Amino acid sequence: MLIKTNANAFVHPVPSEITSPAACQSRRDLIRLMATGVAGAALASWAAREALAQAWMPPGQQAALSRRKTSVSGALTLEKVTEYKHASTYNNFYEFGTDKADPARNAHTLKTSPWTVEIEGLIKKPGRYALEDLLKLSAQEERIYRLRCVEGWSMVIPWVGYSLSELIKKVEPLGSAKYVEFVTLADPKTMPGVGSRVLDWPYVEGLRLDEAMHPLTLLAFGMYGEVLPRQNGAPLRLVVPWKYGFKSGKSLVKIRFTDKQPATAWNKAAANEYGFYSNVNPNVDHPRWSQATERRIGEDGLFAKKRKTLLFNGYEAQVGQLYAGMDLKKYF
Ligand SMILES: Nc1nc2c(c(=O)[nH]1)N[C@H]1C(S)=C(S)[C@@H](COP(=O)(O)O)O[C@H]1N2
Ligand SMILES: [Mo]
Repeated sequence: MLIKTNANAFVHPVPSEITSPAACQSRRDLIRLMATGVAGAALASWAAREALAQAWMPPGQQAALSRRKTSVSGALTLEKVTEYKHASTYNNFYEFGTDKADPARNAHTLKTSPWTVEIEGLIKKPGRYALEDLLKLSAQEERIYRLRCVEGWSMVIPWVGYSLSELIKKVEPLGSAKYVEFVTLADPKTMPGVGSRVLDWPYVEGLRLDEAMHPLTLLAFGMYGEVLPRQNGAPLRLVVPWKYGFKSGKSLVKIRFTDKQPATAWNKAAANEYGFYSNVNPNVDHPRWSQATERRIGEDGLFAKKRKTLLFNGYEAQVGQLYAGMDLKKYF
């Protein structure tokens, strides 16, 4: 069944619709175990974990995001989902500090409601859109994507949202629109990092229009069946699974359609290290390190092995065509 999201659901969650992050993982584990025929043995511990998860969920966090399996090819994976506790405590969000633990510590000051997004530039329907209207614009689905950081770590996260293309179609880009610029919040009052000069604020990201229109590019409002935690970019962010994490701008306030390639925050900070395209390319080293392998967050135990990084973060079949004929060493 396809459930349309009701924006009011954020204010009045219906308990029956709530699925805790741990329960999501448990259900997935269970489905996998059933396939291998050992579900009976595992059921007791699964049920216990489910009960624990229910008790653990803080009521304020419980969001009735509608969820269904994705209809987008490439958005499901059998890889083990990263534990919620890692995905929500090991973050890059420089507006709240440069340490991985800083965003979870500091982002509580971010005020996510009311929230509007200015959509402007080379489109027929510019305007200021309320978050509630963006939530309602299309049915949300759960998509499990890898997010890989240029620093060499990756996570597997069940995001909740819809293809950015749904929104783009609604605002009707003009023929002259070639790129999309994404501007994120820069509020010195609530974001301590904005006082530092580590990046040129506001944090800006950019995509070519065809990249932005690709069905894998997600406008995300939630993860693990909940609204996004602040440290993960509440109330809405981008997820571009075949690119490095930094292309996934958090806490978006403006989407601008242009005919020129946008100047992005990381590119401005270090043009030789961070290109506009930022496709995950194991064959092109970062100037300061190899990009051939990655470390999966949550697997840092004694025997954790590094994983080979896949071209386009493993989404080559879906997105390779976007770059046909391009020299990926030059356009990195
Ligand atoms: N506004 C903003 N968005 C941002 C960043 C940032 O510093 N500010 N960091 C980026 C980087 S480098 C990564 S790897 C991802 C991390 O997302 P996660 O913390 O949800 O894993 O967010 C991206 N989006
Ligand atoms: Mo990153």
